[in-house]
Amino acid sequence: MSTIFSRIINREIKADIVYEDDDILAFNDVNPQAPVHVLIIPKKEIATLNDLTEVDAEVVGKLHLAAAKIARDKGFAEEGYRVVMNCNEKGGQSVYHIHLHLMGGRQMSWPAG
Ligand code: D5M
Repeated sequence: MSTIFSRIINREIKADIVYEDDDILAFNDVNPQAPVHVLIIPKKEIATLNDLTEVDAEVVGKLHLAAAKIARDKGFAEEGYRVVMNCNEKGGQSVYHIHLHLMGGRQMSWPAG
């Protein structure tokens, strides 16, 4: 089922895009939890981490490569940052199109809430 993220991919809704290639899109989170908070998504509709299959291995790798690239471009790769993917209700997922949260620019705490 399509989500608001498909509408961002299709340019039906505006987003503040920071990176794009053939397979993935990255844009600023509307509700940032850190000075930099970017969502990195595959263009393919995949609802949750549980729905990944072997054919998705490459695009999942690309999400992480993009996270590291954006962290470098934003200047906080060396000091550190957090990448997280929420899965389903207890994982705190609210949009059912997989996305990596890339957060940087402040000290992270652990365990995550
Ligand atoms: O994270 C879903 C995230 O998606 C949450 O941090 C808000 C963000 N969001 C929702 N709608 C938009 C739009 N239109 N632009 C940018 N960011 C958006 P989850 O892990 O599913 O809770």
